[in-house]
Amino acid sequence: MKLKRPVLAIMAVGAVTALALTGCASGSSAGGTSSAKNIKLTFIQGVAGDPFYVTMQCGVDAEAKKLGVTVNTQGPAKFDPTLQKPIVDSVVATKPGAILIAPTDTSAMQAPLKAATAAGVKVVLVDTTVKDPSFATSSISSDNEGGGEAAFKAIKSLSPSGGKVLVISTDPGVSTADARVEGFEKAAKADSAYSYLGVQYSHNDPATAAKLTTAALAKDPDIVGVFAANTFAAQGVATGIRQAGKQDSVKVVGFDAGADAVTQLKDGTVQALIAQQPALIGKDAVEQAVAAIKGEKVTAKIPTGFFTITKDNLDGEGADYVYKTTC
Ligand code: T6T
Repeated sequence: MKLKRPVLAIMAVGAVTALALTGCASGSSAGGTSSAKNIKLTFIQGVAGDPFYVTMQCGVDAEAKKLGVTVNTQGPAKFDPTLQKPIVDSVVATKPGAILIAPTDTSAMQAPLKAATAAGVKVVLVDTTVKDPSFATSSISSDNEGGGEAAFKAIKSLSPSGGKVLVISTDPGVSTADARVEGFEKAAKADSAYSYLGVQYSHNDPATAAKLTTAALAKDPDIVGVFAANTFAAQGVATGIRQAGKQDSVKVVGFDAGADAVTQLKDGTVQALIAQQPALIGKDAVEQAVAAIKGEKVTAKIPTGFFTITKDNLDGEGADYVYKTTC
């Protein structure tokens, strides 16, 4: 798993746009001491079992071990703020020094996370964010808008004569997926050879994504490309394309690079994967949390890169970006 910071990815790519801002953290740990062995962190995933967060946990655990701090990981059974909020509330009650969290909704997780900060627990946002993240110690995420644009460029290079393109996402209010859709939409609308059919939401459920895909293909059989904005959307889109018997005519670009996505790339139902660097996000998050607890300098915003994996680079550089199933 790649921990270096690529600025460019192949087949199009977004330069990292966000600026890293540095600032100084104040105060000591919640427990009143900042020696490494007393520092306790909790990592709250967007959803348990998702290869993206499993890989992020590998980065979190490795960095925690290196720095000599303790980290506990929890995740809701579904990517759902009604399941994630109670986890946050119960973790805050145990007063860790910091929470590293991927908020599952920009609005619903705003108040619980602000309350965590008010209770003296530092909050580091990983992957996703909330409407007003100003309370957070640090926010670390991929250039998701750039990734959406890269997905369009990948479809364009696979289907250069143009035509109808569709996006299948998770739910509105998931900051990362929303930014990917925005990046894709802007690029698609700026290219007159393509007709943007809009976005449909699969609620992070592959079966729903498959149904949406087959229904969209029944309505518009001349669709040339589908962008699936995360792991579970991509799983379902690939199934839908196979069920519709359209794998030869419809190009699919998926976000994320778990084992299932790699299988789909190999079997030809998906042609490109926009892989993130979850382990690097996790490593950076631990570093920032520990620095904040120790009252050292923190970086308010850390952008991480992405890489476009295709069949052609899967056995070369692309292999470094495939997500892990275990650490
Ligand atoms: O795409 C990732 C993550 O970046 C997103 O915020 C939610 O979905 C994933 O975890 C993949 O399933």
